[in-house]
Amino acid sequence: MRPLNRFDGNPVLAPRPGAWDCVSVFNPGAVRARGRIYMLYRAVSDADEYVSRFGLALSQDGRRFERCSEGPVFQPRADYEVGGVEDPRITPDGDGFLITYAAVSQAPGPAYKALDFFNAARRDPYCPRPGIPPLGMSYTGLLRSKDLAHFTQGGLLSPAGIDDRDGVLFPEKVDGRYAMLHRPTSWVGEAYGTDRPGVWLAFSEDLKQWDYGQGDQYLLMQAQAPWESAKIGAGAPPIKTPAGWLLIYHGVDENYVYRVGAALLDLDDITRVIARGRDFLMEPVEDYERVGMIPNVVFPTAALWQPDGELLIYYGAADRVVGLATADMDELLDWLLSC
Ligand code: M1P
Repeated sequence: MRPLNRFDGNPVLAPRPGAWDCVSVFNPGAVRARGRIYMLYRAVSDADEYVSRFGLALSQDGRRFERCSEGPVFQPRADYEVGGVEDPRITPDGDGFLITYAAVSQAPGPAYKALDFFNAARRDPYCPRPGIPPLGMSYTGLLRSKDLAHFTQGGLLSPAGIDDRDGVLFPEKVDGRYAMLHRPTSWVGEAYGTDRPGVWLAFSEDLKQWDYGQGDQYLLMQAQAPWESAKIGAGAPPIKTPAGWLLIYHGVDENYVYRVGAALLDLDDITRVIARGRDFLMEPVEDYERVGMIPNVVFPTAALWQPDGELLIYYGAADRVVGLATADMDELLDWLLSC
């Protein structure tokens, strides 16, 4: 049995008709700080442009969230992100936070519109996905913040000029360097040791100059099971447990169904995967996970280990709402280690 349960009050965050976040709210970063859970969520106001911005919500219990402002707390500023800021992931950093996100180079709405993508999905969410729209490039960007309401920009963390999403920082330095997981889309082929986009490591002393490795040196994980056969990407920032670094990630199959998976990395050598679920942890089942802007998506972006041993996993559902799934950390680790 899979050790993950959906919260029965899902979705924990949904679009607000008439407000700036009226089309979709999804793929949030979350962090526990100052006795509360902060959620920095991705939101879309206008389906035609489909440019994403960030909103902020707060919770005492991780289940009921209240918005903190009437408008976005962050929106595109730099020329490399005029098409939107997407999928924030948060790691604590001293008395503040580091936020990685996908900086999108051109508004994706027109490409979706040309395929009538959103309408087709709404008419029949179970229909085959009408192709992949020709979206622009995305890069992993960095923000710094003390309060998750005000931000300074830290530039791009991706290798120059390539599409590279799902950038996620470890919450502490590894052997004195920052460590990042990322998913360079074009790093496939013999020279890279993988024929599908995978999860890679990169290291940096200062968050500016990065060591991306040579060839497949820092290829951490590649697609292996049928449920993740098209590509995989890091989900939440890894969590340090006695058994290893817990990585919650997403896998995409040949029919564009997005599922949640888990792996453990060696505490002494994060380039070593010591356990990986052969099976997925969660797949789209509920209507709110199957019907939305993009059908059949559960996309984890935050995982918080609560003091009582409960793991909270926040995920985007069908690119329209935010869901919560919970697990007992010990049970989840037992499941992973017995795979
Ligand atoms: O629509 C599902 C997801 O598709 C993309 O994820 P990935 O690049 O890993 O395939 C992203 O656009 C993500 O935001 C979105 O939720």
